[in-house]
Amino acid sequence: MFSTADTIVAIATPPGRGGIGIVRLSGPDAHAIVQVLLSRSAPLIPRHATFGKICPGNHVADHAVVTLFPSPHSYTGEDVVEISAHGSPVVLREILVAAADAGARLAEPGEFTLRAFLNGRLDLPQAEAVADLIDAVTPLQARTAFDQLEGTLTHRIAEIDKALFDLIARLEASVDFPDEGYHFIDPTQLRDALDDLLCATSSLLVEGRRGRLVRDGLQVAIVGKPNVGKSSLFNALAGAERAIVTPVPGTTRDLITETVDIDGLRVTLVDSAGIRDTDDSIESVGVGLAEKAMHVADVVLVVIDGSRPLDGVDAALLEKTSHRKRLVARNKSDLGAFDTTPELAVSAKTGAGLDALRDALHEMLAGNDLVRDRPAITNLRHLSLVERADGALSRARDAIVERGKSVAEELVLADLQIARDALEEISGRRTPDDLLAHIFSRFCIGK
Ligand SMILES: Nc1nc2c(ncn2[C@@H]2O[C@H](COP(=O)(O)OP(=O)(O)OP(=O)(O)O)[C@@H](O)[C@H]2O)c(=O)[nH]1
Ligand SMILES: [Mg+2]
Repeated sequence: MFSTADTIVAIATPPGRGGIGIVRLSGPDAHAIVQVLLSRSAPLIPRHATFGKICPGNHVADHAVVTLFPSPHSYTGEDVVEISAHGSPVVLREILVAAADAGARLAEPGEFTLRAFLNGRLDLPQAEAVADLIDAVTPLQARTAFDQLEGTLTHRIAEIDKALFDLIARLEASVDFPDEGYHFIDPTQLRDALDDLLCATSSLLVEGRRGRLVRDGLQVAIVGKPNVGKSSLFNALAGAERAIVTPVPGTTRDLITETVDIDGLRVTLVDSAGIRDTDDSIESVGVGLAEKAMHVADVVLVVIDGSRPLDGVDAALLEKTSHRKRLVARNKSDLGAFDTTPELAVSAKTGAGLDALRDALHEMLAGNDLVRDRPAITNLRHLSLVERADGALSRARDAIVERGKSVAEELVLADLQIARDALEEISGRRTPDDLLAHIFSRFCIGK
């Protein structure tokens, strides 16, 4: 499914203009192809920055600094050459085409990292961490992804796998000497060993729930009557003038989203149309969208105009959201409070109360789980496989507790093997090709 025999090329820097742009090649012909581009016969010195002129055809396209990382000490484990040119999309494209003309194939998304994985430079969680690191929105997400890249999860899984391997070996030996029955490990030892393993898997599961929060973040829908200041509050929390604000009720019609960092948590804020009965057909579509956004959000932030008395529309909205995870912000506190309830009095205009609102959001999203300790596991794929392993280990343990020596070793072995397969699917030692294709397709091209 994945050819690794050829040489791939891609622009590794993001699309657009910049000071520097990098074209990267990997594969057996990378070195030779770059020599053609440079019209150079002398070999490049490994890991030395070499200045040269890129000459596709018979003209000079750009000056560039070229670095060769010979196999196996490179990102992919193959010969890699990085060409740093000026960050012009036109020049970079020209270099890309010239490399393709000289024999390279345009890389698929994630193909460099895929090769790093296939060549054993990274295991699967580490490769997935590369994508998470690139996608990180908050510093906490970035640090958590970096830990995974450094091998924190790899290490924890390997420890469980090693203990499991040892148990399986002893049980298999017992099966080979059937007269003895549990000859190489007695049921009490086996139960203790399973308890230790379950302790390790369940602590991963607990961390995983927090990890999901760190990695994927949560949605907060900002809802309320027209003109209470939802868009103003959205802009204030986003730190940017994203949504249009006017004194005219019914300004916002669409859903507007922005991802923000709330004390380390990745939060997607959704601004929406003011909720009211309206004859305006566009606005009523907006109101429908607002109600949908409210439905799917993890937390609903109901905004009311704290400088005026509550009316029926406010009351209906408060009633409707009362069973949800919800915060009520009393906006326009700078105008003087009509309602004297002090909680979450805010002013989108002056910024008063916004820190308290952020704290309240964080508390409501993360609960008492402090997100300060970085969780080792964040990815749903890993989490569901640990769940599978944990389930199989519990089954084996329960059978032994209930029936002691009368449980056939084969039965216990089957569950231990299920647990082990799940762990190997995390590390990538036993991962089907279509799943690999899926995992790597979420990478950007050039990574
Ligand atoms: N004094 C004061 N005015 C505010 C505050 N927040 C918003 N406003 C004003 O209230 C008006 C409505 O603000 P928006 O943010 O557009 O309100 P909205 O809830 O998004 O309104 P719709 O999109 O129409 O539903 C604008 O004139 C804002 O300048 C505040 O904290 N204090
Ligand atoms: Mg608005």
